[in-house]
Amino acid sequence: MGLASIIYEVGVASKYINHAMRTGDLGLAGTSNLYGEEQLALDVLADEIIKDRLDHTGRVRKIISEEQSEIIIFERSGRLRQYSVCYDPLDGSSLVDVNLAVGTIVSIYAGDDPLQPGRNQVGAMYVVYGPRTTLVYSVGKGVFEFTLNSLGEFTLSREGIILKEKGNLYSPGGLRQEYLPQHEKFIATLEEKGYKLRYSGGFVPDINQILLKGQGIFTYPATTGNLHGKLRLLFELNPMAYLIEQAGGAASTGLMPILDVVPEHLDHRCPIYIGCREEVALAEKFLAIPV
Ligand code: P6P
Repeated sequence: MGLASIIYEVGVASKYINHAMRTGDLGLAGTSNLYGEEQLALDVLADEIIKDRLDHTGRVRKIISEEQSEIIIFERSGRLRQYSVCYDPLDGSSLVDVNLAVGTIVSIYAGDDPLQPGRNQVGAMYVVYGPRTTLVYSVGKGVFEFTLNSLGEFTLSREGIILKEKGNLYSPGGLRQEYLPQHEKFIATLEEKGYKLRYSGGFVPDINQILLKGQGIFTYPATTGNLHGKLRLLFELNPMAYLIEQAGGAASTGLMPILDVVPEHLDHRCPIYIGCREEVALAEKFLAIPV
């Protein structure tokens, strides 16, 4: 019941965020997040809405938000507060003012330690704010999509979502001139095979495309500019890796499964190769080649 109430309340939060995005202030909030990135008013608002709804469940003890600089413990105690949640309230928010899709990403753990390997998640979900507002979740029994209807209800639109063994789409994040040699060879191989490039700059819609089309690979690699990659383990990589593995795909740092990485701090970042098993395995083969 606890997991259901968390997923339900994130769905409620997403309706407020969806409305604010389409009608509200797209300007700067005048504050910065943990990483020194300027926060949009929408970032701060989305974070507040989700925090309040998670507290309202009465089932969450601790939260870590990408927009907060430390772990938040809900003071109102209670033996039912048996979950910890890591979330990115509005990933890709800078895309809103050019009217591109963005998303909310949520990772759920049992107990009061949110700094666990992703393999320990008991659930994960995301919401895509695009032409339609859709909610995708798994609690370990397959992947389901719900779509927000005109009455403000989320109705089941897909169930048992499964990825093919291989596909023909690739989402190549990072700057090409900063690619390391092994990654460059991997990307060149996909292009020689005729893979089609699909990249919006929004992690959530880019992953959602691969999941719902059932094929392809998203990568944001280690680069000469950042050997750890750009995307964050707690808020972005672990929940998406959980969902993609639940759909029969794979998610790797290029050297090991994302879900087996032990988080070292809130800002832990990793390179990522996520999508169909065959492409992820191919990437790992290239990354294993000594430079
Ligand atoms: P780049 C958005 O800022 C984000 O965190 C992810 O949503 C997205 O996948 C990535 O960064 C895009 O990064 O370097 O291509 O702009």
